[in-house]
Order: sequence, then structure tokens, then C-alpha cells
Amino acid sequence: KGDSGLTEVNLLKRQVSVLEGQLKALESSFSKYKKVIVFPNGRIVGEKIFMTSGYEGNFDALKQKCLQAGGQLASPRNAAENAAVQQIVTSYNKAVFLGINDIQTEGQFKYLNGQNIAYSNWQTGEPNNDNGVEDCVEVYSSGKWNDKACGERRLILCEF
Ligand code: 293
Ligand code: CA
Repeated sequence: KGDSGLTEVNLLKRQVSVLEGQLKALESSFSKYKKVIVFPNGRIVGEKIFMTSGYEGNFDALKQKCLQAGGQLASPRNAAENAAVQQIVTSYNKAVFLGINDIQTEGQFKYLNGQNIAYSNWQTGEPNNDNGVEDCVEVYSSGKWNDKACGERRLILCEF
């Protein structure tokens, strides 16, 4: 077999090396653009992106808007995610509604997929179902949660 110095394996090694460089450049560029799109109305936590548009409405309206955008209402599942939600609330000085409610069974708070919540950050004394009408969950600027009537208007915060 004629050999001009570069075997087929070596050619492939060169191509892999080129692709590795291109992938690194793409990762670097993507990292920058992620920062651009979340400034200043969103937060990145691991794989999750929280984003507000500034829109305010009741729970049903907020839920619909997030679904329409291809996401869902913010549903923080740990302290790091809740801290990101808190940052948005603080930045706008407006409470948000989470994708959590006890509409189906009083006192059993669930995600929009119907699963029971696995993380919570209730304010002391909450949830209190004040006046027997509080099935939704708002987040205060303290990051603490309060159950609130779903018909109230709050700031939208979606997760993607
Ligand atoms: C009551 C007692 C307050 C509490 C409030 C909220 C309403 O007025 O201490 O802050 O309910 O739970 O959602
Ligand atoms: Ca309450």
C-alpha cells in the first residue's frame, strides 16, 4: 500500500483535532450568549434558566404565558434555585407566583405535573390558607414563600 507519510488513521486524528478546536470555540461562544440573553431579566442555575418578561397577571394568565413560551412557571426545587428566584423578586421589587398550588387537595402543595413538592421555603406561619382561599404560592423578596389567592396579580417568572 502506498504511504505518503500520513496513514488514514493519522488523517482522522487531524480531523478530530480540528473538530475539538471548533467545539471549544462553540462552547465558549455559547457560554457568552447565555449570559447575554439572561441579562438582566433572568438567572441560570445549572441546566435551568429562570426568566421574567415583566408581565404581571393572575396565576392562570402567568401559567399560560410560560407554557406559550415553551417553558413553565418557576418551580424551584432546591435552595440554589430558590435563591435565583429571590434575586429576580428583589431586582423587580415584585413578588412572583410559583408553579406550585394546592388547588386539588387543600394543604397538599404540588408542582404543575401533579407531583407533591420535594422542596419548600415557607415563611414562618405559612401556608395558612388565609380566609380559606389561598391555593397559590408567592415568593417574597426575602425568598420566603406565602400561600396566596390565585386570582391576585403577581410578576411572571418562567423556567426553561
Ligand atoms: C394573615 C396573617 C398574616 C399573614 C397573612 C398571609 C396572607 O393576614 O400574618 O402574613 O395572613 O398569610 O397570605
Ligand atoms: Ca398565606
